[in-house]
Amino acid sequence: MSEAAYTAMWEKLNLDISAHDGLLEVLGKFYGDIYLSQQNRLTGMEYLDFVLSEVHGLRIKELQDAKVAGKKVIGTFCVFVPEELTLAANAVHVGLCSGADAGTEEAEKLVPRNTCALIKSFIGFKLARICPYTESCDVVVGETTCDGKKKAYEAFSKHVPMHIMEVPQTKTADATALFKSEVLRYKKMLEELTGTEITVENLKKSIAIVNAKRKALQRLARLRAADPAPISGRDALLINQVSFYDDPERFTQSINTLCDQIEERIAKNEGIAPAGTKRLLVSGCPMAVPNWKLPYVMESSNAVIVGEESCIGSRNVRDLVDESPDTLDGLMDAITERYMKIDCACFTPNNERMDNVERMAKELNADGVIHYALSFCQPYAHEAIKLDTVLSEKGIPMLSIETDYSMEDVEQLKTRVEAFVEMLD
Ligand code: BJ8
Repeated sequence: MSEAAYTAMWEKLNLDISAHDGLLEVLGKFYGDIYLSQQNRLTGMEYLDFVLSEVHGLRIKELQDAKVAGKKVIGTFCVFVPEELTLAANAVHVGLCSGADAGTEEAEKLVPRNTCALIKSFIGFKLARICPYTESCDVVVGETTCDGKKKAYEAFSKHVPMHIMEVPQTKTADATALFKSEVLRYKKMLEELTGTEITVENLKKSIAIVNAKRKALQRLARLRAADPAPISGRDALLINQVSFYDDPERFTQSINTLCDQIEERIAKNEGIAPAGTKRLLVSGCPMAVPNWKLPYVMESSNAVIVGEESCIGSRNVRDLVDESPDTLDGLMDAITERYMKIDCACFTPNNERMDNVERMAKELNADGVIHYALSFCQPYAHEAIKLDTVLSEKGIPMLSIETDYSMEDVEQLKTRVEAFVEMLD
């Protein structure tokens, strides 16, 4: 499509064109500096470069075409919203990014200043009218996870049509029953919105599609145990980020092709960094597009990232939905069971997350863990303290970092990360 046609599409979506142009310019420069400057990248990453270069172009055009064909677009901010149900209702499921400072001043009129950058970002993107994904959504699904999000949705729902799912805070049998009732309520909302009944047949098909996507991402995650590391952490993060808004079947195919290339690279003992480069696991809050600051700092500090224990990473792909039930109720139980395994810090207690971090560090041969919490994020800040204790008992070094989306602390972060990597020697 021509530049003029894209501009017309964005105008139709009521974007603020000059603010949006400014965003795309910054994003393009940031991507060039952080991604395109890397040496020894896999050729399969060209697909991701293309997807990102067209993030507000072709993919948005696809969403508009889908809407013209009668499909609905559902936006989400959390991995608790079952994509399987969205797809079964013949709707499009997109994760809304919230990874950059935008419209902060406006956002701070709706939520307190001491709110995490992720929340301010999704509100700011909406108020500044610069996100074509938010503007394409028929419904945005929120969830009662952290206090910051659930209160922010009260204000946000005045600006976008929302459906809020209640996510319990514990994992008791009663909590699981509550979540199942919320999964059923989400199904009902989708059926009413789309006019499509969710059946055993279409649900089984969509479960298989989402499982295949997660299996491709699991395959990628496993391959990163190799030394030399075959792919940079930045590229692996980008793949996980793109998994939230690309067409799921096209995405799965591209990632499996990329994994074939990675296997060839491993067989030749080649990598993105020399063998023996210090290997880091990053763990904590999700890093939404274009939040690449910390990964960039880490990989410019003589280290390579080998895994992301995060919702834009292992927490979203670790578990699959059981495909075997043949009744709708059985499938709804399977979905409930799978989503209740998510080890988000909003749960109490949440000891399984500690075990998962330790297991990942071992399986991926990580030399150390960097815990990442967004400033003002209470759940992950608390768990950073707990994780530090658990990992130090196991002899796994950990560095705890709290930051936001501004670039002001890059040098300071670099000094801390470099000192941590040196200490690993
Ligand atoms: S399942 S991690 S995506 S809630 S950083 S907004 S927790 S104050 S994002 Fe999350 Fe779902 Fe959990 Fe995952 Fe609140 Fe913390 Fe901000 Fe956060």
